[in-house]
Amino acid sequence: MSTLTQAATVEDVLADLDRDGYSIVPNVLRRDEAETIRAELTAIADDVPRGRNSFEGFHTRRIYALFRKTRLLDDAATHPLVLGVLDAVLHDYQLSAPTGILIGPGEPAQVLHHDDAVYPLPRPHDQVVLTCMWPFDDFTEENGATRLVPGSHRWTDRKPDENTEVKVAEMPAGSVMFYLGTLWHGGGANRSDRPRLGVVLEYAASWVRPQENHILGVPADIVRQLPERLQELLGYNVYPPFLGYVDGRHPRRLLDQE
Ligand SMILES: O=C(O)CCC(=O)C(=O)O
Repeated sequence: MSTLTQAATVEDVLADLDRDGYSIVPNVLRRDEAETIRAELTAIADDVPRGRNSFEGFHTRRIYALFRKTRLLDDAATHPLVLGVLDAVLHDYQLSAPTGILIGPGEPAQVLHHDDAVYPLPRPHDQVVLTCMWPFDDFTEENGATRLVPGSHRWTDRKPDENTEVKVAEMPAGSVMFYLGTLWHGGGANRSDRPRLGVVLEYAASWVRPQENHILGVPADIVRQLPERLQELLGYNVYPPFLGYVDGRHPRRLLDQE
């Protein structure tokens, strides 16, 4: 396993992803930037119910429709390092499941899974999902840091052994962790006395259906104010030649109308 620094390049991340299925780049955001985001998302989470099942987590609050609720993640979603890695792994892509995850004290570990399991694709297959986990607390074994199974992105016919194969992604707030859609992972148990906040910005290839329907989740009046690249990532785009048109035209044309 390599340990990258803040100065990591796209090539460094791609080498980690190829070998381990994940890559951690520490301290991409300054401490104060991470704290500002934590404060805003924690306030938003006050109005969000706890999870409805063990996957969401009965002690966990998940903030969906993130790009309707905050502007503080716009830069993270379009960070040059992130887009450079996405260009190389998925080529043409969109946001799929952007979610704030506050794992509450007392939450047990989430079941290990791989994010592309939502698509009925037999393994092995080309990558269709890449997830970026942005921690806004220091992630520790105690507070529920993401658990990962290094190398499992290549597996075709087996499941991980929870006792021997799992690693804990400890990292400081403001880092970014990339992981491939085929990598087995899950949220950790929170045995601390305060919630653990991480934001997953999950991206998927443009030719699959994104998990969240951003066109309905983020009103057009908000989308109009966003940078064009973020509009595209929220679905205002066409995957050539035809996927995603509206009434025969590029969906961006809808945003041009009042
Ligand atoms: O919160 C985490 O650390 C990971 C959560 C996760 O993998 C998921 O909900 O799909």
